[in-house]
Amino acid sequence: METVIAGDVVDKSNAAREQALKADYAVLGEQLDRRGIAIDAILKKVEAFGVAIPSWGVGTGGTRFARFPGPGEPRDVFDKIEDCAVISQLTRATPTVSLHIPWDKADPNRLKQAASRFGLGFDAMNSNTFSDTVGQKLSYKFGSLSHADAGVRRQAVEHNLECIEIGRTIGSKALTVWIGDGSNFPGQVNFARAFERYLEAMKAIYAELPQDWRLFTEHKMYEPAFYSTVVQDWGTNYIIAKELGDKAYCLVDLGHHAPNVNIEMIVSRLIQFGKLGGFHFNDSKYGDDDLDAGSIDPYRLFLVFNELVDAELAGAKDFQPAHMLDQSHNVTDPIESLMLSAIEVQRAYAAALLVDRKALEGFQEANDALMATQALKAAYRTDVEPILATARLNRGGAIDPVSAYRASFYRKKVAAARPAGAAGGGGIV
Ligand SMILES: [Mn+2]
Repeated sequence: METVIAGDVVDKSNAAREQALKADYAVLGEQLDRRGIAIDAILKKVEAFGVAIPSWGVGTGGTRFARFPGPGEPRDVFDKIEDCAVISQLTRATPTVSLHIPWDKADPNRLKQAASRFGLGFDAMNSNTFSDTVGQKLSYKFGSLSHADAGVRRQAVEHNLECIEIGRTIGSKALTVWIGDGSNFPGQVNFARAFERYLEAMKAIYAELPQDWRLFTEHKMYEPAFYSTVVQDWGTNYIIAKELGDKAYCLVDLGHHAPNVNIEMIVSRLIQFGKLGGFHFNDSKYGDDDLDAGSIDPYRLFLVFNELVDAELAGAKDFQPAHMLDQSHNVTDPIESLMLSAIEVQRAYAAALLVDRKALEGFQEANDALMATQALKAAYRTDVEPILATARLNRGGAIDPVSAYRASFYRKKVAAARPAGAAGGGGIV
């Protein structure tokens, strides 16, 4: 298996940190032992945990006002795969890449080859019927799968089928569908008719889904449609998954809800009724900000994982959520942001594993609100960094991925080969 960053750069970075890490791990091990937790068991689970990198995340993002390109941006999907390989090599937490068609369209066999060179696999395929591409016959300006014109709907269905076809060749096992369909003005669209047309189109896609695939639908409250969206919220999403069948699940993008919505409760509901497909992790302050996971509200991320771990330990039915990042990096090096974001997701998982669930249940039964919430806080407050760093080290990664990455001068090197990207308007949603 090839690596992008030279082994000696990682080794040198680790050598300077390994002794301190060993000491920190031992101290944490003692602390956890007093709480009846075996640190090695947590370490094993963390080592097995993975989150997918979105191919579109390694390019610099932007807002609807402007995009400020960074140096050495990927020119094509093969550069993107190489950047993803860096993230995977240093964090050992991101074994897969999630592709976006048509942005990443290329010979599927070449794609497979490029990824397996670095030991990477492919997670869910993402279709795009929220923007028009060069050479496209009909426009998605007024919608796609719910469009009033049957021809546009058919074109959108066919695009999704093409995504499945590419995914089959490269070894993906899921299709994620997010549409921008909706309306900007009251009265512009008949809610029921639009949803009916959407369901009919989705049924045509679902009918062609391979037996061992899953279909994820992603809800979003607003944007680019600002008055209503066809797949607005988790309730609508749940109806879709129920209408389509057993292989259809709901995907929760953390940024796609109204401010203050209790996302962890939505997660619990979807788990309870066997319809949680997976996540697009990111963070937000106001809307779909696509900020780095855990950068604004790490406690919320922990509370989401508290539900996930609860389900994992309870052996919930149909429970195998896909973990994916979905972020836009406007002011940071995307590789650095994605490395730290993957680690933040891993951190929330590790901390959630520390919750004393038996004690928590006791407090819940006794209506002891104060102690119940303290049971969560005790886990959240535990610094699990020694576990995460040891997991990386054991699997050949870097104890401190950002330091190792900076010491490799990867960005400077690729900037010499990759010409500067275009500035201007238009970001990534
Ligand atoms: Mn998303």
